Amino acid sequence: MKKSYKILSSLVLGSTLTTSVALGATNELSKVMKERGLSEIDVIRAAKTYNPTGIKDKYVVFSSGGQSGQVIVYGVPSMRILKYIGVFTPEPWQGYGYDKDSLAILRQGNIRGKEINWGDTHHPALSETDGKYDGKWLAINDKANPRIAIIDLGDFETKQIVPNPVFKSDHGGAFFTPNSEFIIEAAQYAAPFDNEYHPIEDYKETYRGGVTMWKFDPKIGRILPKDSFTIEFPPYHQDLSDAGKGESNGWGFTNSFNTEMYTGGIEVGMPPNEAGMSRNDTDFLHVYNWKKLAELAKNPKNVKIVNDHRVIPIDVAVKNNALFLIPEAKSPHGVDVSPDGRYIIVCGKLDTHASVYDFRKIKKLIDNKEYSGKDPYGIPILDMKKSLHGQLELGLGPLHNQYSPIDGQVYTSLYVDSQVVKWDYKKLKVLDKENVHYNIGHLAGMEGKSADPQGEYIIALNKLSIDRFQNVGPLHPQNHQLIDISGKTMDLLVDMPLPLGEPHQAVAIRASKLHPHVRYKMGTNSKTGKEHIGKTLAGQERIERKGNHVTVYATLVRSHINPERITVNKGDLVTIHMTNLERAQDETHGFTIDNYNQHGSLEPGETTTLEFVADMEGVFPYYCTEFCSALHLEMMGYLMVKDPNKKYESAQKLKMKSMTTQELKAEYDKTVAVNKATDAVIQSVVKFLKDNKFENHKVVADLVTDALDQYNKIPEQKKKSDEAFKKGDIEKAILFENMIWQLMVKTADVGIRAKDTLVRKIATKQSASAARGEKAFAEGGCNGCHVIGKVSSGPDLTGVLQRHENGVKWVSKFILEPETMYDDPYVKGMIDYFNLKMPNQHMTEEETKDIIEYLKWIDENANLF
Ligand code: CUK
Ligand code: CUA
Repeated sequence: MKKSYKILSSLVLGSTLTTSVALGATNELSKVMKERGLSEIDVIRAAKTYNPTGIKDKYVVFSSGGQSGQVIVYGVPSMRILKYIGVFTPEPWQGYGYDKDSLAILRQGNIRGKEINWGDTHHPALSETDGKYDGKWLAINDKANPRIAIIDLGDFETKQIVPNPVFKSDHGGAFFTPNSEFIIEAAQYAAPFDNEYHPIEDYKETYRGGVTMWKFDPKIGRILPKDSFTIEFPPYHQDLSDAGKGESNGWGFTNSFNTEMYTGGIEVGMPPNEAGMSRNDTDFLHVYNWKKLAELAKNPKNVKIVNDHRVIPIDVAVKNNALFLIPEAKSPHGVDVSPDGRYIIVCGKLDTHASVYDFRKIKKLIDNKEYSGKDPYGIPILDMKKSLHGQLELGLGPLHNQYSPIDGQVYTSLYVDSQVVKWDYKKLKVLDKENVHYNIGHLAGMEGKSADPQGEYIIALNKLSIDRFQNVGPLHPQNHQLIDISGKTMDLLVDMPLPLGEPHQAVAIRASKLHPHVRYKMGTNSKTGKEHIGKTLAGQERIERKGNHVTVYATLVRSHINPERITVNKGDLVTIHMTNLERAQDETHGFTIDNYNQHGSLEPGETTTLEFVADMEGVFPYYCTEFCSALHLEMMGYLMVKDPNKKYESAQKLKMKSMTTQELKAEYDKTVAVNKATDAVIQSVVKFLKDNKFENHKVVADLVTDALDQYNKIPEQKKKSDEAFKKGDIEKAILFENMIWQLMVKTADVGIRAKDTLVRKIATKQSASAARGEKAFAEGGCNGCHVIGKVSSGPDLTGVLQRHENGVKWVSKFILEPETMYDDPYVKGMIDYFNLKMPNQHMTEEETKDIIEYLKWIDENANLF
């Protein structure tokens, strides 16, 4: 233990074990390791995944949310969850499915008029340019109710849902073609393309599989259904798919199972599906020329129209040399095209092998029309052996693949063996295996399916977690395990429980490729990206009534909702357009009306609409659901619903004691004086900011803009106050003065943040020791009494080292053992003055040294505090 511990110390701290600082940290580290039972390797793994506060991840992962119908966003290597995106399922936090605009998106997913409020998301896909992720759009499929959704990575919101017009389930989607021209969606369980009943006995004749090629416009980020088409396939159950790239660009690959076309019937004494559907030794990989088929689809002669959608029949595809089959080991699962596009790896699932197909060989057979036969539907079959580069035995249950930046290397998940295997698909050699827990499905590499894989990490998406976490009942969370693949052998770093459905595929992208916006242009409908019809600016708030339709144009800004009372009749249709007038980063307001099942989330600049029938009489508070400011609880109002057929009598009789004019005047004067003093503080901050050229620092300038937003509202309130005062309504004048104070506090709040940020920007750089000292100062509670640059409940510490002879020694001693100095005349005087004794905060020698360094740094920058 001792020996290995020394190695660790030098690993963590460099070789300078001689300094007492290092020794202090080492002692602390060894204590923590002992207490928590951590080995040296554990600590190294922790260090590889730990992000100190404020430090961001290198990669962002988009994981399907399985039966949750959502998408999960998290960071790598920290494995911290960043967001759940509502896609096929309502998501209350974001108001998704609760406000009118997002409900319209969710309802695009209606199938044959039926509302569907969940999905089974499997495969998220990032949009591509030249086969590389461009960070613009994310598509994801719903297996249960065959649909594709599009998420805008500008704001991580779902913008479009497109139901498949002919499939009854899907699986092999979503996959972008290399320049995002199309999104591939392959069917799963064969079914009739039309919406009628067809007896199962007619399976081979009337049931069909296929691939829908969804035309995508990468500029606007939307699927264009009218320009999309489906390629009809035999009723084999199609499974995963991938788009060719590089030399296989223009081609698509979709595998399948149940080429036996078995239809089961346990209930009538037939062997179950699982037996009949895996009877043959091989199934078929579908190989199709989507580029050629897209051209063919433009001619009405080549398509039949089913449910208003273009379908290319099998015989048309065959006649035009655009559809082929190649045998593959039975019941395969993943099919993954290599970064250069030459190789296609198909995983066996029921076979222990992975098969590596060579597109060059496939292309040659196609060009030479060298077929080994035809399937019952007339589709030419290419010889398996002649198409293969080779096969390699990997282990039990190979499922999915992710590529490495190293030429020829690939990572494959082994479901039954619960392992990740690293192997060379060119030399057909296993290189390494890593155990995972348990039963891995997909695995996610960093851009591992793009033309530009990054390596570094693999995430194992495990189906079972069994004993890895606290038992939270029979339904366990999923487990994503992060594996370091940067070394010669793989190393499992950390587990992340994912308690939201069963993720299938996840895709990772370099965070540097994402550029989401911070706020919306004022009055934006985030779902369309255009100006919202209900956009309302300050001063335009109003309530309009047309018959029994009441339309409210409302605004939200810290800390009020305007209007604060909405009175309607029972039975009225109520439309509330709301605009969040904030421009400050992260100042979201939520809006709900109690008991009315309504919720909107308004990000800065966003406008959205709630719409409902006021079918219950009564008084319903509405309020902001985000703790947005110190006066968040006051951010409320009332929806009053009157029954027009009832007569209401006034109940007013409580007489409140009113204030005398003199008392009112006194309160008014006091409020005005407080405002004046507050303004003086603001002006001093403004002077500091200007003197130090805040405009040279964008972050600071942004904060100043936010602060001025608040401050510039003051003259209007002042005018109202003065008018009321002139009219003798002192009560009202006080209320407006109070409003001015609220605005000042908000200004000061942001202004001081701007000042602090500016100080950091222009101060001299802190040494490592001074930085630790600042932390110790804060964590030790010193800042409870000592505010730098100010006398508060303790003296200002600026210049403290100069105040005493031998200042460093004096201050160190005072920190370490203050009680021994209470009789020092200077200290005594201070104790009397502040009515407080400096307590012993039990700082260590090292911490004290660091704090002294921090105090030196303060003195260097004394002019800034
Ligand atoms: S599938 Cu679930 S483990 Cu839908 Cu891609 Cu393989
Ligand atoms: Cu806005 Cu709370």
